[in-house]
Amino acid sequence: MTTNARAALQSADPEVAALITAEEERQQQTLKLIPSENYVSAAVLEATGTVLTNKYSEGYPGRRYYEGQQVIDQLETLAVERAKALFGADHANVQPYSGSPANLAAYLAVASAGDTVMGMSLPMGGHLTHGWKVSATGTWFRAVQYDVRRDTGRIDLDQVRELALAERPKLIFCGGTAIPRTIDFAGFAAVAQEVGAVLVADIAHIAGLVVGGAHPTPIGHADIVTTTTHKTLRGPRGAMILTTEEYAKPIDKAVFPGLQGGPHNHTTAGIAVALGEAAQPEFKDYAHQVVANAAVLADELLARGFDLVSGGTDNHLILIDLTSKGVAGKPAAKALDLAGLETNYNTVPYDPRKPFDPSGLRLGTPALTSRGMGEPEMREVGRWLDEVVAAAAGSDSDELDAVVARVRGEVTELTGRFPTPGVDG
Ligand code: DSN
Repeated sequence: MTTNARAALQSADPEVAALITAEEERQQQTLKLIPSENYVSAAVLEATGTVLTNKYSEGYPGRRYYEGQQVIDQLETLAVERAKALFGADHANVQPYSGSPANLAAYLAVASAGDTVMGMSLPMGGHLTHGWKVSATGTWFRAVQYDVRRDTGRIDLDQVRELALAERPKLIFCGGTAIPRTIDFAGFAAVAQEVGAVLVADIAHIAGLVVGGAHPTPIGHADIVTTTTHKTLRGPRGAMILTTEEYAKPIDKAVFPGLQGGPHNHTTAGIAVALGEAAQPEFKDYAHQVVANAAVLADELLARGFDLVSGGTDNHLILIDLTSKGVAGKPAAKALDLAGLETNYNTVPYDPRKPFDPSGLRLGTPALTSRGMGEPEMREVGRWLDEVVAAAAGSDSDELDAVVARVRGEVTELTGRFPTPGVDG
């Protein structure tokens, strides 16, 4: 936010201004290890907080239901063209409000209520909207779900194929929220083709890695690609859908008027800026560094006796099964948060515990990498994770308090050396 805009907020609503300042400080002074979070640049922040929020634009460029679209039409077209060029896609829709509505649009475009659909189950690493039972996608459709193998923690495409042949789904989702390994888009495409299903690749977590060349692309394999824009892609909270020519019209109709009203034009501006940033050569370095950092952190954790789902990581994400450490995910995540290490507790495949009190901890390196951290910092983070988890597993609360306080101090010293994008400039 510009100094003038901040001063105006401060004077109009000091209570909200103080909370925003407090959150800026919290983000500066902690290590953001949640794999779906990141820091946007000052440019993305500025574009998002603008008068574009004042405008209604139902429809698409050149076909709107409100007048006064002289600027908005240019802006949305710019975002669409940047998305198409960056991903190499035939068509892009930048209007979905976030990942879940983007995924719903894929269903609405190609399936009808009651149809059989297929996705990865949530506790195995999928997303709620891939057909999980508490989601609308699991109640309005007949959802069948694939798992990971118990022995490898990885997707078994033979199992996916068998299920698809038996169930003949209209649509197959690949991708998810807790998958530490490369997604075989070509393998999924072969299965989808064999059973006549539409393949949807949800690349929300890895979109930045894909455009940076650090993960294979789904373009050329998936019919429809959905993604949020605020994870590794480092844009504002929003989403996009990329399609082949064949699915362009059905997806556009599904987003508007099928599911949404007016697009959030301030978000579209932030997405356009983020796509411009992701097209720069430095973004490739960023994407590769995210993966290199995750590999170092995974190595450090393995050396310290942590049990990682699938044995490690190929991407930005690490999923730890804490069972062997004698502590559940939730108390570990809470102790780590007090120590300045922000993670999230998560189910692990075949988790015997409940989703709100699971066995796992999910971590990632996109945000720390945006602050310029590298191998030495990843090794320190691994040590802190080990020390706090060990203390959280013990029964001595004084000892836990002491470890948390010491690590908190060390984290503060580290974060002071690495500026926070968008906050420190
Ligand atoms: N909330 C996202 C994540 O953290 O992965 C998924 O919706």
